[in-house]
Amino acid sequence: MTWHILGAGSLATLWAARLARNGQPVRLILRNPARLAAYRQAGGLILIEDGQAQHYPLAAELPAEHLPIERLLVACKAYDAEAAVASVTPRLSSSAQILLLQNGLGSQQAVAAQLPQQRCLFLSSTEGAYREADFRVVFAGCGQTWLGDRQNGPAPAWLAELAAAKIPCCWTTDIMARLWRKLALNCAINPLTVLLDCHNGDLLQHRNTLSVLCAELIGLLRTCNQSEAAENLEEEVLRVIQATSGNYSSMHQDVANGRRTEIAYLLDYALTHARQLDLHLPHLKELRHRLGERLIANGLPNN
Ligand code: NAD
Ligand code: KPL
Repeated sequence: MTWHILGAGSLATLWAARLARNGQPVRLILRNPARLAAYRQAGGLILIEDGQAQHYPLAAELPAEHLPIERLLVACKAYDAEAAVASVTPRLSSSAQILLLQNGLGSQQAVAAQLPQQRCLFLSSTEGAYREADFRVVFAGCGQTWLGDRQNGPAPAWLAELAAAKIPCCWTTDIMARLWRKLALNCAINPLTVLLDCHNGDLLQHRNTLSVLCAELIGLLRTCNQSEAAENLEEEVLRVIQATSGNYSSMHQDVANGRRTEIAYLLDYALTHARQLDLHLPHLKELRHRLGERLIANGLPNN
């Protein structure tokens, strides 16, 4: 069955290249005629792994094609996911399965609410890739992708196709715990790296600040019935900082490159839940405020 991939950015390229070289049919969906023309001009996607560039001249199309979609990987940023899915909704068969690869939380539930007929799976990934240029992507870090279903349905049979394509995926019966955990890690690390303009590793000089933020995030996770996601959070934050010490966080990279961040799906999602639960998180609120000032000073959207 064909894998339709919505978006042709970093993770889209990483998935498309591995599926295609395993002989699985892949079609990219580009957002408008200009992007499709640019893609055709480029002659396909390029994925660079261990310094080796390989070319993938994959089929690509616009959202308004007629071919029905059975399996869709949504590989856009969280703030683009709803509109991107809406652009292909008329093509989704009633049995279509939608894989939502966004960071943070909020966009997945919004897309799932948009598609009450179809099965929406939520993904959480620690793989790393970045765009060196349009349609040219570097595989930057091995990782793992967790997939799950909020409705607790069975694991899909096509997981075997992902394994055959050497896409490291694991089915989980509690994807929300995975997503909340990743959200908490990103809330503790990413905004601070922007405010301090530093590599992840430099945050080790700010252990007290990290401790205070982790304590608030643990309180939030527990209040949201996500106690498992709260376990040893601070230890894991320190472990991730050490393991990625020479890297800039994704939010730091977004700001440095003048791109919109996914803050609405990270800190804003956390603070909205806290407000609804009457939970006071003064340090996270202050962090959000300072980040907002920085985004505005840099001419970027504060959401
Ligand atoms: P990206 O910016 O590299 O790619 C997103 C692509 O979506 C772009 O090519 C954009 O043109 C396209 N797009 C936007 N709207 C569209 C539309 N309406 N129709 C078709 N295409 C559309 O983003 P990415 O780095 O691949 O990240 C995707 C998601 O995965 C994000 O939520 C990110 O946080 C998450 N993530 C990324 C990484 C990583 O290493 N890159 C790791 C883990 C999670
Ligand atoms: O996921 C990350 C990111 O940069 O977005 C890590 C490595 C956890 C840092 O927050």
